[in-house]
Amino acid sequence: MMKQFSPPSWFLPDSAATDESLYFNRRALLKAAGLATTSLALPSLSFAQPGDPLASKTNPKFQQLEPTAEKLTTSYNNFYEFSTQKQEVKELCAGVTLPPWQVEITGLAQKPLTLDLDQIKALGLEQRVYRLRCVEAWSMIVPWDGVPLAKLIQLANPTSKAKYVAFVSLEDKKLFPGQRTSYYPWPYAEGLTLPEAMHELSFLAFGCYGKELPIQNGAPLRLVVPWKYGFKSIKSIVRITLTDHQPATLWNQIQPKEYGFYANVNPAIDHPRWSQSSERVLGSWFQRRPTELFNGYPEVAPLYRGLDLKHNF
Ligand SMILES: Nc1nc2c(c(=O)[nH]1)N[C@H]1C(S)=C(S)[C@@H](COP(=O)(O)O)O[C@H]1N2
Ligand SMILES: [Mo]
Repeated sequence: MMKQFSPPSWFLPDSAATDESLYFNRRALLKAAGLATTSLALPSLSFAQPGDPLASKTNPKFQQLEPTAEKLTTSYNNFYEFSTQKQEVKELCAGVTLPPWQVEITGLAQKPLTLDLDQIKALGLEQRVYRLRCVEAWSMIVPWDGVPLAKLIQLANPTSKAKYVAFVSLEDKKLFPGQRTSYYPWPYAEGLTLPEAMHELSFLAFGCYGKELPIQNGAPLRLVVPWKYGFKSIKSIVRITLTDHQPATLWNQIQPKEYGFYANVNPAIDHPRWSQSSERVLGSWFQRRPTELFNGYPEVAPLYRGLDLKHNF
């Protein structure tokens, strides 16, 4: 079996300690590292592998849609760290091992935090079926397993100066072939206003279809903002920063006229190079559906009261 998320060679998990020779090696390792030999406690790192079962509670509020076939949503991926070719991303991810992972929540917070994946998961995993609409005018429906983003942000306790939330993906040229080209301003970065981030719909996914995320879908954790174009739903997040100014985002930096900061799905505002009035439904090559304002999530409209959506696209 392919081992992904496998621990670095210096780390011996507890299960290995049943073997006596390993047990002593481990103590020797700890001693060599200058760590207390009386305590065998090691930092808790999550070694869940992509595809491992992920227990989450069905959230009945978000179960109305029929998911797209898993085979499709896990093999047609925009993940420029690997490739700009959607059909080859999965293959490029196949042999990849991600490093041990933590997420830093920093910036304008009373309680900045660095958390292990398990600590975030412990906030309560639920499954929600959401629409995902790419700015390229195709769409799909995915059952995500994760935690509401608001729960994590609340833990950090934003100060009254915090107005925006910035997200950054892992930067690692060894891991991500796409980052060896300097065409894009790596690492991938995205942002939301604080009220958007605190909205009930904003979600941090650790899995999809009841299993740990495949790497191509943004393992080990990614943002899901279903009323915005897919590029806002940043993958493989390592840092979340509370800030007082609108953060720079990757697509907005490259093409500000084509990719706005808000990027709310809107059939009335065309992309400069193509119409956004309808979308291709993934899984049915000929089926198109009319694009819905906010991707069919009208409950977010109050977030934009008094805002000119044409200007703030
Ligand atoms: N780090 C990172 N996140 C990313 C992207 C990317 O290239 N890199 N692509 C975005 C785009 S354009 C889309 S449509 C979605 C696709 O998510 P999916 O592969 O799970 O369908 O991820 C978004 N998140
Ligand atoms: Mo996209």
